[in-house]
Amino acid sequence: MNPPEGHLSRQVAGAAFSIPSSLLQALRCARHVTVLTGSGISAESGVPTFRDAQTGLWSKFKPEELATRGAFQRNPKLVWEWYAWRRELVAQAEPNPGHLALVELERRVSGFTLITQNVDGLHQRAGSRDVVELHGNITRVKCFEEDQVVPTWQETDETPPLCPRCGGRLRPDVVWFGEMLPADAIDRAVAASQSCNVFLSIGTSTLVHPAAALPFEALQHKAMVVEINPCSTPLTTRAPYALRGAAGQVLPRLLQML
Ligand code: BV8
Repeated sequence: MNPPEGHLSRQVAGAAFSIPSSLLQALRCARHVTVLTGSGISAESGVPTFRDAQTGLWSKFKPEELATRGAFQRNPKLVWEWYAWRRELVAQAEPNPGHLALVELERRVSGFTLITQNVDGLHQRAGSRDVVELHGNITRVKCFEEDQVVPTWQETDETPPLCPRCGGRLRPDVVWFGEMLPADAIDRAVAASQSCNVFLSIGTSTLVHPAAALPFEALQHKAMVVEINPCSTPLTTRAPYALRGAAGQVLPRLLQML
């Protein structure tokens, strides 16, 4: 069976984009569209992707090594400061045309679920309303001992700051490697992957589980799966459409043609 038009991935270096008409038709008729985003959609907002070489002070650390309970227990000050640096980066970032296009897509389709692996909160700042955050949110903080969110905290010379309730150390409210994802978030994500007509996988290397399994779940449930990424990933050869481009270019074009 010839792959549907659009399967041939397009190496796009800023070239004009042709979006397959069959994909546009599927989106127009879709009862439910599910979107999974990864850090690639925030790249054009100036937020380094999760696996981009760490810069400056953090260049000698791999994110997977810092984003763990063990790293925090061994060196809470280092891990807290890494997240404080990322919080600052995110605070200075603005949603980009890719985030904004997804807000518009949500308005245009009858059923829509936005699932993100990102912890930067840029989808919400762009105007997306009901975001399923699989990996938490870097702007929230919780008590390491109680595992309960602390709404506000005082930056003192004690790093990390201490829980106002129990005096335990505070940590970012994100899911570290080796930690379970929030049950409600992953349950919603799996259900939305199984029940959608079109699944867009945007800006993710499709390496981190269980999020990486979601597009394959959609494939198994006969959804039309579309990858939007300048590079190939383990999903590329399985997805009927692999649109080779930056999310901030492809998504606005998609909406323009929809
Ligand atoms: C768990 C929060 C139970 C912290 C993050 C099954 C198989 C193998 C391994 C496992 C498995 N099940 C569990 C594991 C272990 C582990 C895992 O997946 N390891 C991998 C790395 C091998 N998973 C876990 O531990 C999860 N917990 O399952 O608990 C358990 C535990 C242990 C063992 C079994 C079961 C918890 C995972 C969550 C980790 N926390 N973030 C923080 O941010 O500090 S994950 C982190 O990675 C970010 O959230 C990030 O979003 C996410 C995924 O990365 P990507 O978003 O894909 O980013 P990346 O840089 O990789 O890629 C960017 C992509 O964008 C690239 O493809 C690039 O080409 C593209 N791009 C660039 N620019 C653009 C673009 N695309 C579009 N437009 C552009 N402009």
